[in-house]
Order: sequence, then structure tokens, then C-alpha cells
Amino acid sequence: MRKKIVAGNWKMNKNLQEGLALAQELDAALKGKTVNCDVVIGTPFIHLTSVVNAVDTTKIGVAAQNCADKASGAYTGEVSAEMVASTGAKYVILGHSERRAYYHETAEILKEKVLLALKNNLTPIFCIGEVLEEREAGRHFEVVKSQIEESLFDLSAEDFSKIVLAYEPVWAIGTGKTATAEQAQEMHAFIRKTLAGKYGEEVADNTSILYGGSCNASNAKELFANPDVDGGLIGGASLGVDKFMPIVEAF
Ligand code: 3PY
Repeated sequence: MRKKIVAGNWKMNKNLQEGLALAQELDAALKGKTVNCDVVIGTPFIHLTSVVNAVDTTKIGVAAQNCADKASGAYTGEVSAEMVASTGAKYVILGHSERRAYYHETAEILKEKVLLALKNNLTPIFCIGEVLEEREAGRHFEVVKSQIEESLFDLSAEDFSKIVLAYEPVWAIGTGKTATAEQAQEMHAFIRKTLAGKYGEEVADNTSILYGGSCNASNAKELFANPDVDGGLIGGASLGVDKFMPIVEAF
């Protein structure tokens, strides 16, 4: 059975003290509570160690939002997958559209990042999604399929089964627009079919595919009710426990 996951992506928000306070507040909100999904928070790099030490990591998985495409060496300012793993973080968000667009991360670079993440036992939350012009031109399926093929389809079935996918239509990120539940389900079913074509039904059935892009407390229930939507990658609404917990509880 594939996992249901609600993962926060804090992006470049919250200084260390604010981030720690938010993580502790979430930890307190989850204490003694049974929820029907795994909860993950994606923090800036500098928060990772403090957050891992501050929360019950059996209840909250901690994610980095990126890692380097090189293992180690003279790459000033970069943070390797091994460094991320050494903090106790268990996940890494890779291929977010903001990184593809603003930091020019190509399919090749992302392929390297995925390999290094897996080598260091991190679970990649791998983001894919089309821009508005691609959707309007009816190319959204083709675009998403090639993003998956180009960065992930050289993996063995065993390695692929360690990946979590997040479909984030770029036109729904930070715009307040959300894909309708039907649009999300249609794309998630297409992604699962694409995975089945490459790795077989079992791997496809066991892959968690999250929806991201302005997912919030008012639309999460409807999105998560779809058979192929296994949770969410949550941006702005992960920055407050009052907004994030209703999404966690939407399952
Ligand atoms: C958003 O919801 O805006 C996101 O980009 C989540 O990653």
C-alpha cells in the first residue's frame, strides 16, 4: 500500500528561531494524535539539525529543499546529499519548478541529484509540472512524461520505488490558482500509467504521487479524495500550524 504524505515546503521563509518555533508547535499539535498520513516538513538547510533535534522524528519527517549535484569538493556554497543525511533529515525535495526556473536545474542535473540522494538514503520528493503555456497548448501530459523519463527512468525498479513524486502545475504555484480535483486526478492517473508502462503495475501502485500548487485547508479534502492523489506538497499553507494541520487532517 502506498503512503499518504502531507509535506510542507517552507521555501526561503522563517529565520532559525521562527522555524524552530514552527516545528515545535507542529510537534505539539501532533502529540498524542493519530493522523492518516505521514507528515514531512521541508526546511531551509540551516534549520535541519535544530528541527530534527526538536521534533519527534517518528511523527515528523524532515526534508531539505535541495542538495548538490556533486558528492563533495570545491563547490562553494553547496550542500551535499551526504551532509543533508548527516543532520538526520530523511527526505529531499528535488526539481521544484522554482529551482528549475531560477537556478537553471536541468533534467541531467536533477538526475545526478536523485542518484546522490538515493546513495545517501534520502527519499527524493521529485517535483514535475507544466507551465501555463504548455497546458494551454495541450502539451501538459507530454511535458510531465518527459520530466519523469529524463531524470528518473534510468533508475532500477528497486531505486525508483524509493521515490515520491509531486505533481505541481507551475501555473498553480504562488498564484492562488489550484488545479481542479478533476485536473489533478487526470494528471496523477496519467503519471501512474506512465510508471506502470516502465516499471510495471506493482511499482506504479506503490508510488506516492502528491499534488502541489496552492493546496490549502479549503481544497485539500477535495483534492485528496481522488484515488491517485496521495497527499500534498504544501507551500504557503505550511508556514502556520493553524493552516497546515487541517491539511494533515484532510485524510
Ligand atoms: C506551492 O504550493 O506553492 C508549492 O510550490 C509547494 O511546493
